[in-house]
Amino acid sequence: MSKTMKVAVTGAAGQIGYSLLPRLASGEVFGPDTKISLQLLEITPALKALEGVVMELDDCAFPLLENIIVTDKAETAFDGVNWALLVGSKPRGPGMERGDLIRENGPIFVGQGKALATCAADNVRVLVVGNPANTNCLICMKNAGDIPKERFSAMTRLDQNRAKAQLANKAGVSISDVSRVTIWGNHSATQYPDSENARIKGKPVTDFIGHVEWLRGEFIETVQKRGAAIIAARGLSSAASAANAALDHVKSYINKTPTGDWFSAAVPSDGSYGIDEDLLFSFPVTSDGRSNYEIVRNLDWSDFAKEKIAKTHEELRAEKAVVQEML
Ligand code: NAX
Repeated sequence: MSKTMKVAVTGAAGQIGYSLLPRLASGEVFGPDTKISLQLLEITPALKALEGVVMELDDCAFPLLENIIVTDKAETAFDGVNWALLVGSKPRGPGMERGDLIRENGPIFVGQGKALATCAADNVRVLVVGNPANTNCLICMKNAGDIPKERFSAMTRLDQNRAKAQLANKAGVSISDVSRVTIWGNHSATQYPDSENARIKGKPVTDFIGHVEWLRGEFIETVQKRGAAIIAARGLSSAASAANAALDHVKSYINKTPTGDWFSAAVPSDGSYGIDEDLLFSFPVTSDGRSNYEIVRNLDWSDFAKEKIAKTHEELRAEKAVVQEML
């Protein structure tokens, strides 16, 4: 038992936190030889609820769980952390526009970026889950001083998983038969889930799903609006699947991507595919197995794809303009 992974989770008393923390503490992400220290951040009024979650974590008696810190101070939560999972943010209130939500949540990520810069470990990786995830991540990255921007990503893995499941169900194949699923752009209803570059059993998706109108219509809409469908059915937003996706995202960073496949993550654009530099844009990426990723280059976009991707690009530009003074 050689190392300890220090992992910060913000919004730890929330619904995603409740699904995420036991799985992180169980060792399923970092493996059986790595102890886990959880450093949990909440707003002051939620600390009591978080104490209850900590009692439950204690009662799981996880052998790998070395330490739990509970705090309402970002500097304490981020002290020496190797991974920071930024889940906490304010929910959209009644009548609130997306722009209002962006302005409301932005300051949280200004403060957390600054705190990460002063307190986190040299090798810190940051995943933003809290919405609007891409733009919150941009704010965090721009306020994080010397932390290299490649360390920041925002979560579109839930969208990727949703797309994969839709394709597998429609084709009547196993999830593991579906590869190369890309979500392009924003984690929002403008995202573009790309079936044209995806593969089923290594072959084009259209070899298995001949119904092109479904691929260009219902498939895309189902993935784009899945969050709203879950809220309509459950009365609450997705939590278990969101936590699962956050863990999948970290696993994909720390393990080498299988040859021929990739995963989706919103990472700072380096200008690839003509996307504005620094926008946190969901791309297909591969990992070297040491938490360093590369954007997959030279994929083809049909005219249909170009139009969809231009729309999500525009939305991210507009979101950036709303928070310009925080960057
Ligand atoms: P909850 O409202 O259950 O939990 C959020 C928690 O964050 C609350 O406990 C709250 O006290 C805390 N919080 C608020 N401000 C904070 C701050 N400044 N510092 C630390 N904690 C703070 O929401 P939950 O369902 O857990 O969702 C969390 C976030 O994930 C939301 O923004 C949600 O929209 C977003 N999602 C993002 C997804 C993605 O794919 N990127 C999918 C799932 C989810 O909708």
